[in-house]
Amino acid sequence: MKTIFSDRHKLQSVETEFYRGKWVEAFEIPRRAQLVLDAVRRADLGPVIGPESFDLSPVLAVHDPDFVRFLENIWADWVAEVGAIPAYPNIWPPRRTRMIPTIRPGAELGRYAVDMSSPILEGTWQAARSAVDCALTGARFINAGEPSAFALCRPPGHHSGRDYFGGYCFLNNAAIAAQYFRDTGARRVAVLDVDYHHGNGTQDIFYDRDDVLTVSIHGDPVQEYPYYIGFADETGQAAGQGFNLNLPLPWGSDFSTWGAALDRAIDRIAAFAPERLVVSLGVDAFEEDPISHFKLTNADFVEIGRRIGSLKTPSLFVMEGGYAIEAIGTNVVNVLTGHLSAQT
Ligand code: OKP
Ligand code: ZN
Repeated sequence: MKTIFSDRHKLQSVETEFYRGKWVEAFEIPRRAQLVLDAVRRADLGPVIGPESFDLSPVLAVHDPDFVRFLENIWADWVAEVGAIPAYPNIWPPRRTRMIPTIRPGAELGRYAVDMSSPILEGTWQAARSAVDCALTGARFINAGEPSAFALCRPPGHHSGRDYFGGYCFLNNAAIAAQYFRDTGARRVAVLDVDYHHGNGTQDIFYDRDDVLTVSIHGDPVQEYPYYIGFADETGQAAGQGFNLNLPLPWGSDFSTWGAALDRAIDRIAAFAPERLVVSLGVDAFEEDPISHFKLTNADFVEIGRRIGSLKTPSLFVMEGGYAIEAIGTNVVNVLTGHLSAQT
């Protein structure tokens, strides 16, 4: 299996994040991607390849053009007004506002950001673009006939919606790849999100569509980020009714519960019969993850890969979360080797 990786992910790097009123050591750090890469190499998974460069059209196929323009330009605007320090929102529009554009970067940050976990830095746009390029390059390998590929994306993407960012995410790599599959001939595409956190951005992007099925297994949003969204009764709207499946689980769930949810997810995906599958691959459901509360073991990740492989659908794995630094490489490689074992 080919891995697609870009060093540019390092351009998104902060030491601290704001959590419960305090600045704490950041969880989403460049070392995460490096450790996954090391594990991929150690496991001899296959070649590691740099991404091709894509223009913005695949990004604009899922994200709002004003939002994309904002992400591209906000650093320069912020530096001009505030200086070269990380850009954080500290104001948000209230409900029922008219959302009229402003000429102030701080106000525009609040318009598009849903939280304070995704600071804009000098290299954020380049890092986010490089992650998209990794996902799209992986999609091209699948289109060329590979049964699977691993886009080692960083920063992650699944919390980024049509016109918002947050949760360490900027551009929705998995959604952009899914749409790219549609635009290059796949009639039906499924996205399976196994990250501990609900894939709210991906749900948002495809919510009214029946050509892209979105499925997410995650911590119950009554007690877990991203809150507010990810409930079981969110099943899609308009043409998309019945094409979004949320499987929220309580804190403390282990693989007896999680695996049963995965089987439901896989049954739904099999019934949809997609021509391509995108897996939002977060490994923060791991029992030792410092910000998550499921109880999956190293071995459970092999089984996840194997069961996804039973779908026999060309599959693009797109890196999302996972913060247990010592185990992130093992857990990712376990999913991928599990998947490979089911391909033969
Ligand atoms: C991103 B991904 C922990 C608070 C949670 C945001 C979590 C984003 C998770 N310090 N902050 O889905 O792994
Ligand atoms: Zn997560």
